[in-house]
Amino acid sequence: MSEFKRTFITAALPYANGPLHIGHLAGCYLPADLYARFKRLAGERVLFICGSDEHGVPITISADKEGVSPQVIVDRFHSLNKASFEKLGISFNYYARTTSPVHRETSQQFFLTLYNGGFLVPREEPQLYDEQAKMFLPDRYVEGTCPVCSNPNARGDQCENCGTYLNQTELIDPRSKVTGTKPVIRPAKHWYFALSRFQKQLEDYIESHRHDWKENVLQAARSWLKAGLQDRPITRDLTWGVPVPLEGAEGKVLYVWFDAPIGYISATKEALDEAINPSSRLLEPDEKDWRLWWQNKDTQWVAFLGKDNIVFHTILFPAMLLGHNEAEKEHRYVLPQNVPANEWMNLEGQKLSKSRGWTVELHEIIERYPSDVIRYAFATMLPEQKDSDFVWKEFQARANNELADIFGNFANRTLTFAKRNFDNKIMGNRNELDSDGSALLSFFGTRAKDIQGFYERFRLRDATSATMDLARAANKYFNDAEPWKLIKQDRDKAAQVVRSCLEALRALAVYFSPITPNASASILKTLGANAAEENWSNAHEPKLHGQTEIGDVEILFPKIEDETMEEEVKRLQVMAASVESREIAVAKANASSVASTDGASALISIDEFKKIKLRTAKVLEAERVPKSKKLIKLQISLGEERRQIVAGIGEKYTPEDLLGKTIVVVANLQPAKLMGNESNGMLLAVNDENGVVALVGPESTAESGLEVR
Ligand code: B3M
Ligand code: ZN
Repeated sequence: MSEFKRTFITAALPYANGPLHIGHLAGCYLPADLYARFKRLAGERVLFICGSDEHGVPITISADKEGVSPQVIVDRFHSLNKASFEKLGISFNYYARTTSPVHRETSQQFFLTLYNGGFLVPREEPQLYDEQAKMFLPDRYVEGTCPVCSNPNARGDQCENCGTYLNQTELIDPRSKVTGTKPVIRPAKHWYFALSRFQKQLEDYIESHRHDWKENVLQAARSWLKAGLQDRPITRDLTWGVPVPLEGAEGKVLYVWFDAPIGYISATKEALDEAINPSSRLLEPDEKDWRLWWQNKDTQWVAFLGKDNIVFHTILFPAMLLGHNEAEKEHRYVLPQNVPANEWMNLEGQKLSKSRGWTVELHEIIERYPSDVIRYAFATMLPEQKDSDFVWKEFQARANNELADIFGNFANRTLTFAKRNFDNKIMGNRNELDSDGSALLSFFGTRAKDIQGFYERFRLRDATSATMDLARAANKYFNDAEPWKLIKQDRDKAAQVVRSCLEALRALAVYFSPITPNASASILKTLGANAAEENWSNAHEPKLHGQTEIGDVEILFPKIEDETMEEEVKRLQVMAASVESREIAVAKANASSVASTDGASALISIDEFKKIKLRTAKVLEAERVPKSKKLIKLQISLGEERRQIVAGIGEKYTPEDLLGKTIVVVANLQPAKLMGNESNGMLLAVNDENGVVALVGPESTAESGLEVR
């Protein structure tokens, strides 16, 4: 048992700007749910909350792209994601939205407390401004090269590649996401959070957890602290968000990473309000005070989240809470007691990528497989210590060879045998087990303590496989006891064996219930067991009532066919290929918009033609873009200059065909990205309706870099 009286569990609030995928499930939401369900089963008081993060530039960019208001986007994806979580059995006590009135008020109040405490100070600093769009470019509205790792596509607030949290003016070669132009620098007034004042306190906080936090989490937090904390602007020039509650701050909203974590607090308030969340009536009366979950030293807060959110939960938000605690000493917030963030989950050997179509979305997978199967299979593949790889074949193996063949099989053979031979009833009394059956149950009791330890230390993969080992032991007992022989020789002994199996099955249903809640509930129902009497530490004690009618036996885990897995892989490839064709089309369209200045007149002037810089180029290196049929990545020389271009010629040419060739390229084309590869220029080729027929090149040898006109 932990030293705390209750556990408050949060899962990062996903942006409501798109569907969630399996990476989110494995990185954050399934581990959070396994833990929450385990804790409840262990008899602890739990509040588990989440919700949609509905502010911030990721949302407004999606809205801009579709030409709709941000409200349309967040309504759509809030419902979709909430429904996916429900179907997957993620047992939030409440799923909030950060556009709610309670959240607006809570965030503004939090801001004002920090402001009045002197932790938020206005400053005028240079910001990036898009002159064409006439707007400042907060966060993801600007991209550029990361000053730390040189990733050319770092965003204005964070580099996804190396995780560095950036100030937008640090970006090298910034470009506006709105117009593609190079922004200018203009001063703007913003409120800065005095993060630097918390350096020492945060160092102490992080080091106080050096023995109970995961290594990846400690490392991320330490590297931030090591770089030295700087004050950060926490307001933005945007209209979508929580308005800054100060005079003179019109047209400004709170930075999304300022308001989103406060969303945990506002979600708690809503979760406990019966008018908003009727199920909160199930809580004890004293648990309905939100401060009990936030400002009570007997409460531990465990924050689940993905890798890229670590610093916000171990540094930025803790500092905001510490500041609040200093400003309002009579109400002191707790800091996260643990932040068990996972690493990434890849998909069939490649990085998951929504933009490249290499993804499996939750609202889709849940339509194709039972939620228990998804939960079990993913629980065995969580990226807890390092990145993991989701492979459909392995999904099938986990579902069939483990879940169905071990746990499912034990349930099925036990129930079928009992019904067939003992008149559909549970025989005898709860203490009439044979000695090996008793031994099996006490082994369960011992192992349950070890598994509890795995859960407590967030080793959920280990917890899952150790739970499956219990089902293995139960099958072994069944095999060794041979009830099908015994029934012919000694019916009383056979009855004891069957009763032992039924008790073992009941116990297994309890142990599996954090992982496969539906199957577990169905087994308990079939056995006429009272789920309310069950908990983690008493599950191994025999409890079934004699003479209880055994309910219908259903197949708990249907097997997954080979063809189904082949279809899944095929589906991925088709999706990725269609994204690829679309990218090629877009790149060509961009090229043609440079070439044609005015769509109305077919003829162009010589000056217009001269705008296109055609050059000879020599192919120095060529390789296929992985997983692409069409794309070849070329390193070319344009005289002095070396460049990379990506061309859709892979169905006609092999990389070897191209080496050493002299080709003609459009040298002043806007750079484009094809399947994640930068292309700086376009080669010319002759095309018919089926695609590329031949490359264009000089008829006799020519140096590279020469003008073509
Ligand atoms: N919405 C980032 C994300 O969805 C962000 C998390 C907020 S948690 C307070 O990855
Ligand atoms: Zn970087």
